[in-house]
Amino acid sequence: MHIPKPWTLPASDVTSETVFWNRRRFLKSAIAASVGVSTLGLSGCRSSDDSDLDSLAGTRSLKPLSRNPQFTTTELGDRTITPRRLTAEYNNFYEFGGNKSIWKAAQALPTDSWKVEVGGLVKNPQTYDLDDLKRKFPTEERIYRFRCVEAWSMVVPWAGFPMRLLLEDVDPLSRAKFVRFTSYYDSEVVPGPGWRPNSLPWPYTEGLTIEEMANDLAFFATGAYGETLPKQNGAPIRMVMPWKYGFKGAKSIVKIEFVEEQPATYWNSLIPNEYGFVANVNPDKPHPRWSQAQERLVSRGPSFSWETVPTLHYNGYGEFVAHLYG
Ligand SMILES: Nc1nc2c(c(=O)[nH]1)N[C@H]1C(S)=C(S)[C@@H](COP(=O)(O)O)O[C@H]1N2
Ligand SMILES: [Mo]
Repeated sequence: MHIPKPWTLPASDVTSETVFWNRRRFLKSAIAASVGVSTLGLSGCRSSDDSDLDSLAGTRSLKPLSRNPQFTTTELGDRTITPRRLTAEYNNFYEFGGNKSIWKAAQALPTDSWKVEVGGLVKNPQTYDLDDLKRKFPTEERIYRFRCVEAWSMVVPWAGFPMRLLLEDVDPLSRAKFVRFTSYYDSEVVPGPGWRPNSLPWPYTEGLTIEEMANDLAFFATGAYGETLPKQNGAPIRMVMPWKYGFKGAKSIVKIEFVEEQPATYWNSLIPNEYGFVANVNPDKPHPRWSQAQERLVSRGPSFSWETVPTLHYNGYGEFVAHLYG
């Protein structure tokens, strides 16, 4: 049974996407879960209309890919999956530039023979290559809302694995309380955003508590839309924590360290009064320069006409994470 995914639809057909997803939501609720999983649970489609996009150059199919039924479109409420092209061509990746149009520059990221070094306060330090990761941690698809601190948002079908599996594999010592994640950096390769060239806290780093990393939602993405990640989205492996602002999700991870103290992080070091360490999505806590009560859904057309929707506490994932924060 072939069910087209929204990103297989023609680039101009926004209405069909909405109709399709409304229909799919109806199907999901009408069909017993087990049937829903077996008939709708496979993804990994590559559409004919976007397969020749330059912004998707070098991506490979992850088919067959099983969708985690816990994270499907039924919880998306007012949104639909963001067209694939927009996820691939509207980015934040300051290593490659200070605006949203960095996907071409990001093609300079060298992803061959990638390794992720995991160490610090663990019993079992590891250096994984991509084959190790794939073999040890089965790839699944999850559809998550994604909320940038700049008040725009998307919905992305990621592929990857829960962070908890990696955490269990390296077996942290009880002294380990935080985890520090480091992105790829080579000053010869990344031009940076063009401002404050000599005072940026490279490499990009981020951090979580151990409890946050062990949470069901915390995810390492190695793909999106059924294929490996495009470089501009943080290939070959990036963090996704859907209840936090997007900047917490470091891209192109090369190192993971288990530590005792809360680690310094990129945006928090640069502008501490605007970007905290916890950075959970919270409509009631405005950014010093703008409200966080609402967000604009990244969509086709000029940005001023993007649909505005209310922002949800924890980006709508409170049932999974609220207990972490008392
Ligand atoms: N290494 C690195 N990771 C990063 C960033 C960055 O500039 N460098 N930007 C962050 C921000 S602010 C956001 S919103 C997301 C954007 O991810 P996307 O371009 O795949 O949508 O990546 C996050 N991860
Ligand atoms: Mo962001």
